[in-house]
Amino acid sequence: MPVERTFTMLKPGVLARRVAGEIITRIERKGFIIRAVKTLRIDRALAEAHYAEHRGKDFFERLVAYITSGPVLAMVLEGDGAIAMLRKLCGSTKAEEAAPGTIRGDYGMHTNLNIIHASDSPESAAREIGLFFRPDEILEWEDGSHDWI
Ligand code: FUP
Repeated sequence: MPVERTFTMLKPGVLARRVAGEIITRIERKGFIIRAVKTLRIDRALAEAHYAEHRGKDFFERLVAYITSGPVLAMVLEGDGAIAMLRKLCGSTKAEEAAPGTIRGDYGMHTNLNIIHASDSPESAAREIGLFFRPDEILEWEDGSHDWI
């Protein structure tokens, strides 16, 4: 698999519930490299840009209200086939379909309050990374562990 970068965001509630460390541990344990990380409070404009594909849908306003309701933790992750791999780790969008053992399956009961976002394609990953990070915030460093993972 080619080395890819993907964007992920731990949504509001994660920092408040003090489970950010648990989620990041799962991501690191799988083998992803964290290339960039920040906490921020998303404003309405960024929320609308990030979820532009959902504008007009019945859940859109609730989604924007949720995502702007508290701080989030945004990351750029890298790894072999990282985009599909992270989606697998996160589990299904619908709460009732998210399998136990996945992040969504283990940390939430409701679709509209799911705790993690992960890019769904190379195009989305590039767009979302660009929305949240400047190029100089993404660190290049030699990963000596790559061959073990
Ligand atoms: P995902 O890529 O798995 O985050 O799923 P979507 O892009 O389809 O949805 C984005 C967010 O909208 C989800 F995280 C939760 C929310 N959503 C709802 O609240 N109701 C729906 O029917 C679909 C999505």
